[in-house]
Amino acid sequence: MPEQGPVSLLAALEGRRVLLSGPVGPDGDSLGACLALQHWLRTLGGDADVAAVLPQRYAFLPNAEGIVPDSRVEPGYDAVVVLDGDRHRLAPQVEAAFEAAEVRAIIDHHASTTEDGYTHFWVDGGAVSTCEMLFEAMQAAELPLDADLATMLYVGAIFDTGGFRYSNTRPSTHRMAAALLEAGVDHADIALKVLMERRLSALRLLGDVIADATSYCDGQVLVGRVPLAMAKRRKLRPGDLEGVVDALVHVKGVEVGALLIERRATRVKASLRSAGSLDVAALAAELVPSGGGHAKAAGAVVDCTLAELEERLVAKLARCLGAAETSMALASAGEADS
Ligand SMILES: [Mn+2]
Repeated sequence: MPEQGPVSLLAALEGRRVLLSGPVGPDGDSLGACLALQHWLRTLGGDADVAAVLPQRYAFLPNAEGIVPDSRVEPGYDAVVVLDGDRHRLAPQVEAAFEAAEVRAIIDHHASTTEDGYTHFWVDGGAVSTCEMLFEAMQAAELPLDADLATMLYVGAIFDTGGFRYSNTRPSTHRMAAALLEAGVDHADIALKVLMERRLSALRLLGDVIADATSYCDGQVLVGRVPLAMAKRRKLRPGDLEGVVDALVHVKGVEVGALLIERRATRVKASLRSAGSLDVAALAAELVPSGGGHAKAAGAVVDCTLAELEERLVAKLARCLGAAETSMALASAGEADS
């Protein structure tokens, strides 16, 4: 049974060589949380490295320039902390460092994360974001809040709530945002960079995905695809696909939006979003044991072809939704629904 909560974790990190990282393809909550915890440890007189492949959209984050690319992580850390997502989706070099470390910790708010494999476990499946968990612990510890730290935390707060629009947003989220604004964050600039801005070729890729998306199950399922050829044509970079799956689930009548990203010929990443009636974290775990996430936003990496995964996914969804699997060829030909 691992030790629980923030107090024992911070005590365990004291005086150790610490690495902080999230799952591969980190999002705003994971990156914000890694940098915020690094800031906290530095304030306490310690230090930590942060490992990630940094998407360009997050390059503005304070101390982002010090982030170590996953591939350049070397062994020798006494403590590795996984933030915002579990140890099953770490980059290989980070995973090796994690396995070799004495302290193997997690800070997370994914309900699907279990204690197995950790020495220190600080997980709150009901928390809005990992950044909000850190914010509350920092407030309890009376850590001074400056504009840099507030910026890191604000990125997580808006990423995981879609800019305070998702159903997970709470009064506590807005109270935290108020404190961060008082500390001096440039909220409009952060929202633009994190939630809205795209590279031109990423916008064209979004157009490709939407134009080619297939509607199934009487319009309740919309599947978009990013085959390798499309990724190559649009010069796909980390972060370019953020928000794409959301565009799929926000179509009227859609219960589940799925984005299938071909990583190689026999490995596909599925990003799943639910409008609310179906638990996509459970669905992701059914596709592969390492799949999971939140009830309304989840993912899985499956070793099969894109076409095979699409078929399996649609068959499962048809069963869950009690609908016919058949695709709506007419929808793309005539756009019957407008
Ligand atoms: Mn998160």
